[in-house]
Amino acid sequence: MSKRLRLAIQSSGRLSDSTTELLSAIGIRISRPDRKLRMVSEHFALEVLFVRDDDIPGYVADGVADVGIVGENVVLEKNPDVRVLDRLGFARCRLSIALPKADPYSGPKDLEGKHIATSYPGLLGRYFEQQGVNVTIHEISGSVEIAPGIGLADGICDIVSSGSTLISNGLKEVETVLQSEAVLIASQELDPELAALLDTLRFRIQSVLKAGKHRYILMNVPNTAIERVTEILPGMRAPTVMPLATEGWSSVHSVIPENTFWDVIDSLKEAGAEGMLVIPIEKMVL
Ligand code: PRT
Ligand code: ZN
Repeated sequence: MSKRLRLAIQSSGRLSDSTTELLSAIGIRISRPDRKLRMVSEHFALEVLFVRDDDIPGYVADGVADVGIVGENVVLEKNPDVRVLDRLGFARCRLSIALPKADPYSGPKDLEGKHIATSYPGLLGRYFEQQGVNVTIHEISGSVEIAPGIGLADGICDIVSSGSTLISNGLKEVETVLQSEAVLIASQELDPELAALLDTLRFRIQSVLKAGKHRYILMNVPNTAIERVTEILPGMRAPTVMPLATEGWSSVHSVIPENTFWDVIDSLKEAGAEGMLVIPIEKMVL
């Protein structure tokens, strides 16, 4: 019997919706009618394990799972023997140190001798070691942000995304320890059959991620401006140029990265392009 790649994902939480969406975009549909802990994919030789996010790095390190999707913050905190393969672009957040709003702060040295509460003692300990600053770290498992208010610690180190939790607890962010997002991790060693399945999985994931970072653009361009427009377009190859029914005009198609999008659009307009249409791309297979 041919092998299946075992993938561990978060069973429910902040990672689960985006993970399910990503898998669905690569043709792996997840249905858990009775909230089963395991599921076998019909369209890919894959078995999905639904677990708590904290357990994912350990399962992958121990070979209970071959691959996993989990926050990089959790991987680095646990520091397991796994390979971090790809950043997946969702569950973006940062691990930050925060102090009561009114406390003066000019740099990490101001934290010398302070008590900091966190669920990330490993990452925070390494950070202060690098900084050469001595602090006392209190490990607590939840509601870290209330620690200063109840006199448990001078400051905290916790995950921040919008920052509103800190503000509503009278805290200010003073240092970023880590920028994090969901990552694909894998066991150090996989047999050739599983390694080949992992390559296929990664190729499909990359085609979805690349597509999300690009847009397809169509525009009408006077023939006299085609050379200039072509220079502006940072597409994968030369743009597609097709004559329009109106004499002297062409339709130009190209793919542009999302991060340069507005600059490119402005330059194209200046160069004489009209009637621009911008379309999301579902997958990009290069
Ligand atoms: O039950 P299980 O153990 O599986 O899940 P969990 O409760 O431990 O984790 P979960 O689902 O809350 O988060 C999973 C992962 O999502 C984290 O490990 C991060 O990689 C990522 N992530 C992204 C976040 C946030 N954004 C986030 N905002 N994890 C937690 N938060 C919390 C943070 O702890 C704080 O309480 O949200 C609050 C801050 O949010 P803002 O928007 O107010 O700044
Ligand atoms: Zn967790």
